[in-house]
Amino acid sequence: MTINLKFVDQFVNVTSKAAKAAYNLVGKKDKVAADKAAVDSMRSELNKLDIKGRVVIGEGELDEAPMLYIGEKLGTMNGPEIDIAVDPLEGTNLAANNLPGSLSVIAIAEKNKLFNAPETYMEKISTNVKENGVVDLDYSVKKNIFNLSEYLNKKPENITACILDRPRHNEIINDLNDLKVNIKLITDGDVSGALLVTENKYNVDLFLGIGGGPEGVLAAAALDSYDCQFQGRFLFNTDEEKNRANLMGIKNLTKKYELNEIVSGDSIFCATGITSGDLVKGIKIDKNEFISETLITHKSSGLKKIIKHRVSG
Ligand code: VTB
Repeated sequence: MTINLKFVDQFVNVTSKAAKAAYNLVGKKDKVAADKAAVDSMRSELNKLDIKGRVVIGEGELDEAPMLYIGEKLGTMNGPEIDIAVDPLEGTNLAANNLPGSLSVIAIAEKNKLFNAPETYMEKISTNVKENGVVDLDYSVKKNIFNLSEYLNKKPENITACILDRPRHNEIINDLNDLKVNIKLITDGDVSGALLVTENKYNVDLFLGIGGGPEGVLAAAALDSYDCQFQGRFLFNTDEEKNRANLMGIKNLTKKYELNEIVSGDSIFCATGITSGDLVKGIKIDKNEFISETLITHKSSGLKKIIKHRVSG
């Protein structure tokens, strides 16, 4: 089964409207309000679509409603059964502080083809390399950089690696620095970070480090359309996280997941800019209309592009 191309426009509309809703709260220093605006818009727009949708990556669990919670059913229930991953406001700090790179993101896949990921951290790596064994989560930073350097025929000092700016990454950052790699530090928004390897224009060869697990699954959906590599390993630190993982059916808590174990079959990914960033531009106002920019991918049709959309209402 594939997901009909007609749904692409419908999901672009969903993330564009959510981005517009959050945009009204950009720079207002209230990340909860901005997130809620995006969530409410996304829920109401998804419920208008002729789909039998189920949230597999959401913003919490049932008791944390009104967030879009894992297990929530969405759509008119007249249409294909699909799994939905949402991050209505990726980069809440970025939007609240009017900093670059906040996005509204959704990924959908055929039923049971999208990993049901818990809200924990994930160790991640992505590259635009088709072959296995060039970069790997289990390799040292040095081995990954040397392998990539050979594969790309670029000296390490001409390789750029993107990583979240966090104290937990000090060792990785020091290793990259010792190898003279160009480091692109991002303060938030690692869905975008992971996707900067997809095209030469972004000038990023490798994304690595620990970020949110749900963000990892979302990025994997887009990376699948670009035939890029992604590996992720959930990090379960507390007993509560471990129990939740068990309840979600995750048996091996230290497993390294390959991209096709996270997402398989057909998928659609949409990321609309709220504030302008590396991936897409933010919402613009033109003659009382809102113009959004969205990165879309649709695996089965090979569609991968950035489109502009006029958001009404
Ligand atoms: C990342 C990033 C998010 O959380 O996943 C990050 O993509 C990881 O968590 O935008 P910490 O902030 O705790 O390091 C965000 O920054 C916020 O959800």
